[in-house]
Amino acid sequence: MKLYVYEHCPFCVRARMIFGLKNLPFEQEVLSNDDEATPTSLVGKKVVPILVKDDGTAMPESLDIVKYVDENFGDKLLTEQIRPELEVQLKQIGSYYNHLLLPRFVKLGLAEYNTQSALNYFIQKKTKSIGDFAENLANTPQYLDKLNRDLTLLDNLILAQDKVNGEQLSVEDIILFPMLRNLTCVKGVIFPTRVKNYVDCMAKMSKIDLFYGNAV
Ligand SMILES: N[C@@H](CCC(=O)N[C@@H](CS)C(=O)NCC(=O)O)C(=O)O
Repeated sequence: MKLYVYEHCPFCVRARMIFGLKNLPFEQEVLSNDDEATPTSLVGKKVVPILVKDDGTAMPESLDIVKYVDENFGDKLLTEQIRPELEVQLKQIGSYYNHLLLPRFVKLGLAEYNTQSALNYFIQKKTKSIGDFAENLANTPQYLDKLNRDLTLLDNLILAQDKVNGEQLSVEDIILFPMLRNLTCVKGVIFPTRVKNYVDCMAKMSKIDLFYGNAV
């Protein structure tokens, strides 16, 4: 199977996680951010992740990919329940975290920005949604204050470092970990103990790199 991704894409991390957690081999290709032709030819629109199955058919939508891989290869790992209180917390962090993340992604040397044109494509597109990148970077303290407060609330919802609900790996892990993984590129984030242990453990279990070393 082949998975098309961008390295910064949290939805792609969801799909990558299920392969890592189940120890399944897969081929990964990082598309250039301005490559519209490849995804459009596969699924009719410019989007990643895309899974090309062994029968040659292509599937978009991260959670569909996760479900497909989980249900068709080896023992099923994930339960579907998501605690409403976790959902609320993730929605809250998700409402502003792109202001911290997007201007930093372009400073990490990621493969999807391998040409000037790919880099420009991303900056132009995302400036429309969050505003000027430099201004967002300058506003870091304001977002960081909020984030550090919200992470302390999230800490109470992390019940085990190897399965956030404390009972079994679940879709909660598939949604939560990619968000936290991306936040490791932000210098000055204070990860409370349980959050930190969770991120580190889940990164190992799912074989996904963190950004601590390059944090901006
Ligand atoms: N609902 C989709 C969302 C995927 C998505 O939004 N992917 C973004 C990258 S993070 C994308 O491909 N956007 C188009 C673009 O970057 O031009 C999923 O869960 O897979």
